[in-house]
This record gives sequence, C-alpha cells and structure tokens, in this order.
Amino acid sequence: MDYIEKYVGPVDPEVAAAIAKEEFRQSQKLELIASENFVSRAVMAAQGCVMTNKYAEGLPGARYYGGCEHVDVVEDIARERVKKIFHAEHANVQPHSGAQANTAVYFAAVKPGDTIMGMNLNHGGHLTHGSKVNLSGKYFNFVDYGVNPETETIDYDQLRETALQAKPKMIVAGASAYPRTLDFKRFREIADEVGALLFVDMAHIAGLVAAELHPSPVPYADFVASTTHKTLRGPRGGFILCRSDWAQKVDKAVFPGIQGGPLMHVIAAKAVCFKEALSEEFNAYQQNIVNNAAILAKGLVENGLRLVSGGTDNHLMLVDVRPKDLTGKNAEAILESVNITVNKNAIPFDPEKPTVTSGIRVGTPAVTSRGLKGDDMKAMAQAIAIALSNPDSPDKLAEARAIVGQLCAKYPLYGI
Ligand code: DSN
Repeated sequence: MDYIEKYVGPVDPEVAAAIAKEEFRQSQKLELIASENFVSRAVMAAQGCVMTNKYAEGLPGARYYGGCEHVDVVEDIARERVKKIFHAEHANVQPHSGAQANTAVYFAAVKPGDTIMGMNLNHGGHLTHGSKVNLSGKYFNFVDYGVNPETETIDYDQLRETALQAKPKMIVAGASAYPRTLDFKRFREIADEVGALLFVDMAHIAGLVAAELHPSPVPYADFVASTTHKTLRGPRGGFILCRSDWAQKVDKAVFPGIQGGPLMHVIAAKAVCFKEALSEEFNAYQQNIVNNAAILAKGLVENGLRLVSGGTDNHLMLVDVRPKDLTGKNAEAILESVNITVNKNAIPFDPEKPTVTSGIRVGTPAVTSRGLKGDDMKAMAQAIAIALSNPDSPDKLAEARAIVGQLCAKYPLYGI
C-alpha cells in the first residue's frame, strides 16, 4: 500500500516491512480460511481515518464527550443500514468483535451461573458458546448439544431432549465450522417449549443471510450477534441486533457493561461495509461464494476426500483428511507449502487432539472476493488433491504450487 510506504516507512521501517510482507503473502497465496475475507479499498480507507482519534462513549446524541457530531453521523448511518439489511428493530454497532458482541448478549439477558445451551466446540460451535477456557464457560453453566454421529448434522431431537432436562435460560444457535443450513424455526420451537431465550450468532453466515441465501434468524431470535469481517466482508468487528424491548439492556451491556470507548474509525468502516452489503453486486458476490463452495466440495469428493455431512449448503466445508492418511495438522502444513492457507479443524467425534485434528476447514469467501469462479475452483480442488495425495513428491507439490501461482496471477489482489 502506497500510504504505508509513505507514512509508516520513514517512521517505523520494521513495521512497514512486515505490513508489506503480509500484503505480498496475501497476494501470493490462496486464502481458504472460512472466516477471512478481503475488504474493499473503501472499507480499508474508512478504517484508517481520523475517527480513530475520537472518544465517544455513549450513543449518538447521548455521549459523554463533546465534539461527537460527526461520529454520531456515521454511527447513526451504520445502525440504520444494518437494521435495513437484516430487517431488525434495533442494532448496536459498537462491539469491538464477535466475542464482545456475544459477551454483551449474555450480560444483557442472563446472570452469571445461569444455564445456557450452546453447540459443542468439537462439533462446530465456537469458543464463546460455552468453552470452559472462555469467559462464557467460566461465568455461565453451559450445557452442550451437537451433531448426530450418522448424519453429522445437528440432532434437533437430541437437542430438544437435552433442553427439556437442562431447562436453559438461553439457547445459542450458530457455529464456526458447520457446513449446513441452520433451522432457526426449530431452534425457536425448542426454546419456546422450555421457556428459553434464543440467541443466534450468525457471524459466519451473515453475508449469506443479507443476500437471502440462508434463512434469516431475525424473525426467530431474541438476539442476533455477528462479526462484520467474515462473509459480510467488512472491517474486523461485531454488532448486535434485537427487538426494541431488549434495546436498552443490550446497549447498556455493551457500554458501560463490557466496553469503553467505541472504535469510531471501525464503525465508519462498518457503515461503508453495510452500504456495500445493500447493493446488488453484494448479492451476486454471496451467490458466487455459495456456488464456488459447491464446486470445490464436488472436486474434493471426486478426488477421494470425505466431507463432514457429505457436503455443504453454505460457504464452508469440513474436510476429513484421514482417507489420505493425514491429520489436520499435516494437511494444513502441506497446503501451506503449496501456497494454500487453511486451518486444521476438529471434525465431529474427532479422535485427535485439538492441536492435531483429523480435518481442515475450507471456505470460499476470500477467494470469491478475489474473483475465482467455475473452472478456477475446479483447478483449486485439483491442486489441493494433488498436494494432499502426494505430500512426499517434490514434483507433485511443484505441480500444485504452479496451479496456485497461475490462479494468483490471474486474479491480482489490491493490484499486486
Ligand atoms: N475465529 C473465527 C473462525 O475462524 O471461525 C471465529 O471467531
């Protein structure tokens, strides 16, 4: 980026060099981490603006600092746009991240020690849905639900049984490694049957929901939280949607409950992201993400890999790499060596430790932003299969690397 070279370089050459190398890394590798994406230059520029200088505790029109008239404008725009995208009654766009958004929902709606149900992390859930090593699991009594061992999809009957026994105050729906459509109506029915609140963390699928390619949780959930930087393709950050009757509690839980000053430069970038998400181009982009995932899934299966649940409905898939006599850890390293970035990921009922795993998680939002489509996805599936089938063959790894190199050259990133 020219401005990094111009402004950071002379002041801090070490950091400028690392940023330049990261830019080069992103341009020369194919990014398949399902939770990552490439923001537009408009989003990036808004995030790098003077609003970083401003303290604005409180909400638009009711701040604890003077001089907030312009940051108020962007926060109001961001709130209105995100409500419009998701047809929500109330929005808070201040959470610094998805984890903060989730924590604020818990603090708004339940009390420490209360029982909450969340998806097992090893079945595709998220750390903030009750993992013992996370604040959520330390402060609340989480009871987990998971997938059926045969179908590897959420076992709603079992979930209902567990809910009837555990009598949770809240049920959390949402996942970070689940390739199938979530049945929010069913979640709502179970929540109603046991008198629980329903909280949906739609971080991974927010872009698909915005484009109506995944059913919206908003009509069913009491609270919906999300990040802005995954399929939604905005800056790193979070937001919360809720009905008007919860608005005050949610706003207070975010500030002063768990956060101080909002990151107004990031909120400016969220506003730009939301404008982009309201466009027709964005809907087409989301459709391409899903199409690309389907093509990639087919290519991987045709090349002897097993997909958890047999496929994907959304932007990601979980690949069981045991048919290639690999662990997730090996597979991640092999793919890295041919310039494809993925993350190792536990698969349901994984016999391996979380630091090893039997699977990798593969997602298409970032490569789709880059422009890959159709035959490119088939070529990428081929490169993945060649590498994972021949990890000890320098020639085969070079072949896979060449395919990746051609795709990166065909679709330059940020002009590199
Ligand atoms: N770390 C994110 C992911 O990779 O899915 C979730 O927060």
